[in-house]
Amino acid sequence: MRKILNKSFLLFTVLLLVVLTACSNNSETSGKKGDSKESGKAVEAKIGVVSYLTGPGAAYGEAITNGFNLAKKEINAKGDVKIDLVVEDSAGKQEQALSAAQKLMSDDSIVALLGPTLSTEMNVVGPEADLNGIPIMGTSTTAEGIPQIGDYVFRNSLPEALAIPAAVKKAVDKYKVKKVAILYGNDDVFTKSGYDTMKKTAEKMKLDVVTTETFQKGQADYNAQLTKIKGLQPDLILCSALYNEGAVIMDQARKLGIDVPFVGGNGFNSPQVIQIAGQAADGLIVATPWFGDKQDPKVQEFVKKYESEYGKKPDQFAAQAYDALYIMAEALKNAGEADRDALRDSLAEIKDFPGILGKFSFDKDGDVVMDPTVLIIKDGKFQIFE
Ligand code: 1QQ
Repeated sequence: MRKILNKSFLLFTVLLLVVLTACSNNSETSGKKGDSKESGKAVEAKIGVVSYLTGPGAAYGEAITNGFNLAKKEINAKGDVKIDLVVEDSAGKQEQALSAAQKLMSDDSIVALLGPTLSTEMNVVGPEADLNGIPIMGTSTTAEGIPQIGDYVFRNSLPEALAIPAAVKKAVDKYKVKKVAILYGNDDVFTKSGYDTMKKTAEKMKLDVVTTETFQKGQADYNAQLTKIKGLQPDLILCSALYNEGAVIMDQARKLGIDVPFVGGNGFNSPQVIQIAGQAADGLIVATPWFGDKQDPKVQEFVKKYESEYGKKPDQFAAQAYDALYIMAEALKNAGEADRDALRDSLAEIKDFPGILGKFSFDKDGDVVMDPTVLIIKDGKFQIFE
């Protein structure tokens, strides 16, 4: 009898343990992943933004933060995810971008970083974010190798390696180009990467590169380089520059009587080029995932909302930033919690996300796959280049 009693007691204890373990596992699951999904509660997330808001390239940062803020307003109104943005200015400088990012990532309540604006900045910020295990997504960083910095580093911007060959190919076909001159900024990660791609593309297409000229950020006079280029009579100029230098280069080139078309990379794809260079910007060819006049209801709705909010048309940088915050929100919703590691994994799994720039997926490195549209500035306006 005693034996039987002992046995039933043992059985009861084992059963109790099984039940208790199951319960505790359950509460752990609902306390972490899937919490908000199951309870219908919004995932609340604070995201740090590092943007180029003051200095000669401030129009990039302005468009980018406008894109983030518009997306934030819409996402928060929907209610699955509640996003709070903490914005820091990098002034387009490596050191300032790094200290801004360090400040943001040392705050444990910040789950991810968006930005910085320039590849030059991302080259120092990306490794630091990766080391700290905080997901970071560039929305405008287009140099080669950015997502390869580490597992926590992503971007949703069209890389130069995709943009430049698409634009060069169209220009070469259209104008029967044989001879090209290359002009690039040799003190910036993005302009140097653009140059590498231009050189490779020219070699691949068996174009004759008549000269390769360089310049530095903030340079005001390009007459020496342009006079040399003019004497060599290229059919096309490949120019890797940010808008500030790029626009001045085009202006001085036209004043010298150089009337051949230019191909530029992402840095040139800004309304600022037209603003600064005026008519001299005509003949600039760029490839972009963004075309504001596209007859797509989603694109037109965004353009309308952006214009009514900010009183101007969105550019590529605003559009990429807008999509980026939606991608973050989707990843947060899927993660079910504002946790850095869970968000990283969830970002990596984003597939065919329907944004205003088309269906978006990251490749295995956290880079993008996109088909760009080629545009040309004609009559002071970006138009489809056919
Ligand atoms: C980069 C860029 C610039 C044009 C961003 C403004 O593409 O630095 O990678």
